[in-house]
Amino acid sequence: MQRTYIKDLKDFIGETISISGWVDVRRDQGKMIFLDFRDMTGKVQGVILPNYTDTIEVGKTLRNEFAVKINGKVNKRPERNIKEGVLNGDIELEIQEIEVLASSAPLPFDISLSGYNLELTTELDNRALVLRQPKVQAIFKIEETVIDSFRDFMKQNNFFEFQAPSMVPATAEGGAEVFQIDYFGKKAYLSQSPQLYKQIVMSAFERCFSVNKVFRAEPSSTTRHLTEIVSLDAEMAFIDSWLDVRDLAENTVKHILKQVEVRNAEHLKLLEVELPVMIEKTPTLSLREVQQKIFDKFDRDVRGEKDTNAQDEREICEIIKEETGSDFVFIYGYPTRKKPFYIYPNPDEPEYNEGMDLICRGVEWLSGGRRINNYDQLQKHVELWNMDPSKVKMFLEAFKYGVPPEGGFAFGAERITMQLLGLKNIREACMFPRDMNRIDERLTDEGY
Ligand code: AMO
Repeated sequence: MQRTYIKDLKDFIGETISISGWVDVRRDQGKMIFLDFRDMTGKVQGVILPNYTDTIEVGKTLRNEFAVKINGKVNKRPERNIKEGVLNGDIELEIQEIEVLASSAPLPFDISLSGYNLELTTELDNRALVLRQPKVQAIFKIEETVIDSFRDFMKQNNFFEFQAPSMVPATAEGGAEVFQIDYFGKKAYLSQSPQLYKQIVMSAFERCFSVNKVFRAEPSSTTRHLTEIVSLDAEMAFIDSWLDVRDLAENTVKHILKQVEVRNAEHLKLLEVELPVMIEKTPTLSLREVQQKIFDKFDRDVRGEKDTNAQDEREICEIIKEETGSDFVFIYGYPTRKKPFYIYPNPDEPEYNEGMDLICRGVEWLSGGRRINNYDQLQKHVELWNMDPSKVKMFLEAFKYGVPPEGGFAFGAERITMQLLGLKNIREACMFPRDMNRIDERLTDEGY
């Protein structure tokens, strides 16, 4: 008999069908056995009635996570047993035959607690098993929408998708957070960002984007940093100012929020999540304005600091939420020398740049801004930032030949998913998180 997916069973009331899936729960009740089954489309309850004597014997051998094929009749449930608002809450499968496709070892713990109620270390130590849980799957289905909708939006706006290299001769973002590799006896690195490549591709294709793995040798264990992330990058030429980049970032995030709301309504309900609010025009403040606001509201003086820290980000979000209702705020105008070499210094005030970050609910979501597009200025920055020009020759070369004003941005899929869902730890938004304490197996005894 052809397989029917569990979500479609309601269309087969009174008919005999076949489903394939896993035993989610078994409950013995007198002479009957109740079994919940799960496939990739949902769950359904089945019952083996005492007159199916052979089937009852098979039923007695079943445990959670046995993979089975079931033949049975779809019945309407008696009125008093209907579960409103639940998929298949009004039907029940009268089980006739059970074929065991694969048995399961006894489970090490109750996996139905996964997705919030287990220690994160337990979840990650048992990833393969925990991934079977609908709540955990809901997180990754939402992340899939984040990535898909980023891609859709870029394509709708004529951005060209390219694949950036993962092994690179020079570090784009500077700093010590880079994995060095032995490349046939020469030094190379795992890419921290497709930054230099997206700018090269932009110089030829005008608008480009990439969905790439990038690597950050983060030497500390925080709740919002991983060492391997999915970076969603965009870059575009012929901008009038950095505000065009801000608007593109804002519209991209709006599109993602809308798509998650529409495509993942069921998952959001399961996870009991309310999406952050993005108002018509996201408030946009310079770093100095942010610091002044924090001083005025909390009497905490961070004026003159070169960047925001976690507390500043929490506090400015609180202020902006109160003032405007927005969960998002753009911050721009960082000290030029504190940021990567490629960011465009404000011509009226060159010690501050036209780089920006988007902060939401106290955490950075995205970075970007206008870039230096003048060859001589770029070369000067490469020197000032103590970089080896021979290692970025291909990048510099692109700017010799007429590159218009341009800019772009990037964000991490895991960071966005974590923030969209209000997860406490970014590791919950990454199927196989890598950090200094774990690469599938634990490297240290530290928890999270
Ligand atoms: P930046 O280094 O700020 O900018 O990174 C961009 C975005 O990537 C995410 N992110 C991370 N997520 C999890 N763990 C990490 N260790 C981590 N590091 C970064 C965040 C962050 O906002 N080339 C520039 C972007 C640009 O200017 O276009 C860059 O990489 O969401």
